[in-house]
Parts: sequence; C-alpha cells; structure tokens
Amino acid sequence: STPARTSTARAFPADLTFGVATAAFQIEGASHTDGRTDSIWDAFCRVPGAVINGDDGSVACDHYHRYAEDVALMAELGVQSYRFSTSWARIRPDGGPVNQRGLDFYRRLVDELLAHGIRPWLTLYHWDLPQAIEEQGGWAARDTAERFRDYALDVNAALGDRVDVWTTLNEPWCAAFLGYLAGAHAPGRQETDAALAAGHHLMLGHGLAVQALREQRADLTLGCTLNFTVAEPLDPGSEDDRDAARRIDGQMNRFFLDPIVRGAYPEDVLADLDGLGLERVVRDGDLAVISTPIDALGVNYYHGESVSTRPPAEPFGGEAPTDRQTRSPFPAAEVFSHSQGLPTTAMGWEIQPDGLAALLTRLHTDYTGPAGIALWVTENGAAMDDRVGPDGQVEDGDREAFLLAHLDAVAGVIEAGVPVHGYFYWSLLDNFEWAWGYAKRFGLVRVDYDTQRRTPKRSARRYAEVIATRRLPDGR
Ligand code: GBH
Repeated sequence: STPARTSTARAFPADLTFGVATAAFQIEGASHTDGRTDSIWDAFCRVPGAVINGDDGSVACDHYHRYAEDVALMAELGVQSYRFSTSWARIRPDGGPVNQRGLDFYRRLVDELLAHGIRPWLTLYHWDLPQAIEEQGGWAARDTAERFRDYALDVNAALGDRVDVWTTLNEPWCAAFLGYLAGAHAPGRQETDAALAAGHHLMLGHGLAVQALREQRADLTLGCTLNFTVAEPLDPGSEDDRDAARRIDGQMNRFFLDPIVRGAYPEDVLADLDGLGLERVVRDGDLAVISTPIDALGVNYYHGESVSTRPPAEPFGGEAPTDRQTRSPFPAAEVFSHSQGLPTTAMGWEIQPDGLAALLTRLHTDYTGPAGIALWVTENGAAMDDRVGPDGQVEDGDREAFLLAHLDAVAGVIEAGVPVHGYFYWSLLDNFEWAWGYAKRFGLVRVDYDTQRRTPKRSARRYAEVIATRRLPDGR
C-alpha cells in the first residue's frame, strides 16, 4: 500500500467538486438498441485476439437500461458531478442523420442527474467513432473533424439547455496513437502517417467544436481532457535518458497541450517527427482553430514513469494483454519504461501520487495559470484485485489507500496555491477496460456481470465519507 505522505489533516475547499467518471462504450451496452450502430470498438472487439477473452461491449454494465439505479448510487455517494460521454454511433448511427431515440437516452440520463442535484459533465468523444466513418478514413481523414463538429452541435441542440460543461475529446493521444499507430486500441491500425493525421484531426475537431459550441451559448464551460504522463530519466546523469524523458513528455503531453493552449506544435517534437507526415496534414489556419480559447483543461493521471533508451532486464509496464504494442513506436523514439520500485496496481502501473502533484503544479505554472484555464482532474483511479468476502462485501483497502493518497496530493497542491476545481474518480463502476475487457476492475462499485448486481466497495464508502466531511481521515 501507499505510504502516508503527511500527518497533517487535510481539508478541501468548499468549492472543490467531487465526482465520478465513466464512458459510454465502457458501461452502456445496448450496442444495437434504439438505432445505435457499430462504433470502431464494436468492430475491434470482433477481431480475434484484439480484446482479452473475446470480450465486447454489447452488454457491459447494461447502464443503458439501469441508468436510474446508477444515478441513485451516485446520489448515495454524494458526488456533486458525473462525467460521462455520449455515443456518436447512438446519436448519428453510421455517421448519418440524427437519431432522436439515441438523444432521448441522454435526455433521460441528464434529467435523472439534475433531479438528484448532480451536475452533468459531458464528454463528446471517448474513443467510439462510428465504424462507418472509420470506413471512410476515420480520424486520418480531415473530413472527420468537420463531422465531429456537426455531431457536437446535434448533442448541444438537445442538451445545451441542461448541460453547462462540455468537453470535446477524452485523451486524443490514446485515440490517435494507441488506435492508429500501436494498434492496441480500435481501429487497430499501425500506420505512422495515419496516426499523426489522426492526432491533428482530433485536435482540429476539438477546435471546430469549441468554436461552434461557443456560438450557441457564450456561457458554456468548454474544454478538453488529455492524458498525461510524468516521465523522469532513469539515470538523470545520462544525456540519452534525459532526452528520452523529453521525447516522451513531448509526444504524450506537449504534442496536444501546446497546440491547444499555445497555438503551436512544440519545436522539439516537430524535429523528432520530421519527415513522418505531420507537415502534410497541417494547413494554414488550423492551429488558430485548435487554440480557440477553452475554459477548462481536464487532466487524466494514472501513473508516472522512469524512462531510458536502454531496455530493462525484465519487460516492464504498459504491456497490452495481446501482442500489440502500447508504447508509441515512432522510429526516432526508442524509449523504454523501467520500474521505479514502487507498488503497482493490477494494471502493473506504479502508484505515484506525488506525480499527480508535480503534474498539476507544472500545468498551472506553465499552461493553465497564464492562459486563465481552470484545471480539473477528470480521471484518476486504480484497477485492483478486489476480494469479495463470504458476506458479499468487497474489501478493496488498496484502492481506498490509492484514492486517499491521490486526494491528499490534490489537497496539498491546492494548499500550495494551485487552483484545482474538481476531482473525478475513475470509475463509478467496474466496466469494459478496453483491450483488457472485463478482466480489470477500476470501480468504486463492483459489477457482477452475470447478474448486473452493483455492490459499493469499501472504497466507495470511504469516498462518500470524504465528500460528506470534505476532509481526509486522520491517521491514514
Ligand atoms: C483512461 O486511459 C481512459 O480514459 C479510460 O477510458 C480507461 O478506462 C482508464 O484510463 C483506465 O485505463 O505504456 O505507453 O501505453 C488510460 C490512459 C495512457 C494510461 C497510457 C496508461 C500507458 C502508457 N493510459 N498509459 S503506454
């Protein structure tokens, strides 16, 4: 378990929002109900060997039918906000005309949240592109950015009166590089030029959607969620290792952050990627669109890493369950993760709460502070090997410790003057963990996939207590 970092009792400011997060494909199921058609993840799940155990999203947590029960669970936890995503393939099946029955589901969900006093935090894209659009080129095609803007306007026309926080993308790094380069995620392509085009077009879609949504209602909170790593050189004395850390920071963090916040790709990343095709897709004016001012930056943080140009003796970290690679293998970026000797989660990710503190401090100092953008932790959480006792109770003390340690890190940076506006635990429910299928459980609430029974875990009770008291327990 994680060592306590401080003995000082931590209190949270009254205006810090506590929430939980999910994503459409990971929980909804009902994959062909009420007009929904295939997304790239439905198609990817059918590729032999792509997802562990051949799992798919056809039922998942059956949230499509059980959303009211799930909102009631959130109300019991006392969360103030719920971060969820809408499914493009439900709202624009096959990328075609609007499907009212698909929108109606989100109307019902939002009404239920508002009835319980929970603020909906809507994400438009959490990796589930309509398969029909993939067949026309997917994110590698520029047109997809414009279609994303149109879809954003459709969702906003239906929900813009009741939802005031809109984020465009979840983790474009994963969508572009795990999806189009490593092939570990849908659509399972392994093409460097398509991956760079996808990264650029995702961001272009983000910018076009922000512009269009801003025109609809000036007072919406608009933003984007990125995934971050905190990469340290294995040997700080080695120039090669320091350069490896710079490249990973460049490709995973700054490749997305700089265009959105500063309106330019970082020079060193452009040099690393020289000749790989990015220059063929960036057009004049794109960066001005991408850097349309946003109000909120969502930070997803799971773990940091120690990197080197030398491979570790034992393979370490980030392995996909299949033989597909996860570390983005740009030719110029042969970089390996090494163990830092820290305890790990069931994903093999090292538990490193001080990485979250360092990340939030850096983002505030270098990016969001100067730009006047509000900083939110939109995902943080852990898969653990939960034990179900004979009484059905789930004892997940290691998840509880993870949660408390990361909340402590958030409280610490807030005390130090970094304005963090909210924290969303990933995830409310055990759910479909992408290439890992149902084999990994991140939930505060256990899902029995045979019965769909939900059981709040020990960590859920602890989170509810933190939310109710707005302080961390003493003597952790
Ligand atoms: C998030 O992504 C997702 O938003 C969410 O849907 C998902 O369920 C959750 O986290 C848990 O996985 O070795 O180079 O592949 C996770 C972001 C980024 C974390 C990549 C692990 C591994 C780096 N991930 N990182 S690499």
